[in-house]
Amino acid sequence: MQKVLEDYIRMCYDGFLQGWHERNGGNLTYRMKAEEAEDCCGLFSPDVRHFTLPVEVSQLAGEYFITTGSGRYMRNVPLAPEKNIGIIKIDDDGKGYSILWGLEDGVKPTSELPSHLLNHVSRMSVSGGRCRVIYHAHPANITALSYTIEPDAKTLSRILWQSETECAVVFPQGVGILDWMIPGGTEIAQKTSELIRKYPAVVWAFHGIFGSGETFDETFGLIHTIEKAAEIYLKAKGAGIIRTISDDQLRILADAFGVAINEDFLK
Ligand code: 2HA
Ligand code: ZN
Repeated sequence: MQKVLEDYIRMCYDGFLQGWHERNGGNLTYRMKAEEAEDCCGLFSPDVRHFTLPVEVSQLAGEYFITTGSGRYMRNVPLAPEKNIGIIKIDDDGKGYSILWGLEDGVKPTSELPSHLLNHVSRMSVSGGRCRVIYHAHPANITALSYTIEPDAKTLSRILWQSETECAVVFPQGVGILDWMIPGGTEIAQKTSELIRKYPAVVWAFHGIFGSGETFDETFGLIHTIEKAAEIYLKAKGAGIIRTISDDQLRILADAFGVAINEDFLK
């Protein structure tokens, strides 16, 4: 199998093993490099299925994506990739897409495709085209944490930075948070894509998280770090927090690791 598909499948199953993908929860899209799409073209079907998009993504015209299937389970991806994931190509006018491989038995791409595509547009733009991965998962601790705070990025980011020393180095910009909205639509897609311009990850209150990155490792690692910090915070809060990492220590950390911590979130 093509390496890019192997790596994609591994990430799907790793997320399942973490407990982040109950039932059909969560979804993953990857914007393929030209040589990766080329490598997969032997798989492409001559009779493609074509669909119109509810959002226009002219910035992604002609791009190839690997996507999970709507209603499909991350747990089953390694068993039958062709039924649970697929490769799509965005039309030249950015208004629709064709399914070139996979998503067999009439399956469509993830219900969160509008959020994924608009997030790709945002992150592509702020990363100079380097961001390729958008990942949505339902980790229990970060979701639980969203019940304990107002939906405010400063509050959330400070809690996470204070809950594990690595956090300020891994996501110095902080993590965004969107208050509860109906998932699967264009409105949540629009709002998330605005926030993800500023932050590499955005929590969906009472639902889960969206993360982005240049590689599968970077994106999985980002969500893993955020979720671990949320777990530590909830454990510490349950036991009773008597002290934490100070703002001066966060600044020293950022200096030592050469990252620009978001000063707006420090006191
Ligand atoms: O794929 O996670 O947000 C199911 C979901 C919707
Ligand atoms: Zn979800």
